[in-house]
Amino acid sequence: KNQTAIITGASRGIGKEMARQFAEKGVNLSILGSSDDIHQTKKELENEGYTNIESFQADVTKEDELDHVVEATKNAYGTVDILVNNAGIGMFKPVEEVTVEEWRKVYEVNVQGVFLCSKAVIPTMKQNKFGTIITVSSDVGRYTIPNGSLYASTKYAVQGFMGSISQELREYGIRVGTINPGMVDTYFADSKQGLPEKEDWLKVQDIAEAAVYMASAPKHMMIDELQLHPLVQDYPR
Ligand code: NJP
Repeated sequence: KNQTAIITGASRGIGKEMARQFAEKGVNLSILGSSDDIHQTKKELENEGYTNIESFQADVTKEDELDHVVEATKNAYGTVDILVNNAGIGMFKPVEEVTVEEWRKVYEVNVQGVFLCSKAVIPTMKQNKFGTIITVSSDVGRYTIPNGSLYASTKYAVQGFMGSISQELREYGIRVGTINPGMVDTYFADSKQGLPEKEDWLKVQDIAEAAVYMASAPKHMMIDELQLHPLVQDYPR
């Protein structure tokens, strides 16, 4: 039977390519984004010939919207097997320039979003005694960078959250893993995808392949973490 995945932040960037690659593997999809661009992504993928895609304009910080996505996904496909927590926002500036509103917003999306999306699918996965939860964290969830006090600290929080739920959920047959990418060519942090100066960066395809690898590993195998970075980027080890 084909598996069913919910992918957050699939309007563009990494999440959109993940949707394409999961669809290519025959996975039923619910894709979500906070803007109505998400419906455009569904149309694009359908124009490429992919089927079984539901799109939802939903915000990962809003519990009621996520509950609706999970219910609608179960009505459409019967269950949820895979959650990819991909939605996230980047903001890099000297610590004293970060406003409390920015702090709250980035924490809400990057940390609370991962919590709420995971919480929304876990009862179903526990019932099934099967599931995979993948979160796109960051290399800066493992080491710090200047101007990263806000962003890096959210990703450190994500590592702590994922580690804890991994230990909690293992006995229910639920696998939990994080992907820690280095620099990826996307729209991240107000950038544009495809800029010539990012030619040597990781591509969305690289990260999507990592997610497919994690989700399609045999049932007895757990991939805790994949750390990927472009050859042109080095970091402390
Ligand atoms: O970024 P971008 P990426 N609720 O901006 C959605 C991590 N990462 O693909 O809401 C629901 O192209 C937004 O859609 P919309 C990063 O931290 C990246 O690079 O409709 N969705 C869009 O589809 C993040 O966790 C790099 O505007 C929400 C998507 O999120 C993940 O990779 C390095 C939302 C963002 O697409 C994907 O980011 C690294 C909300 N509240 C980690 N807010 C990198 N690119 O270099 C936003 O280490 N979205």
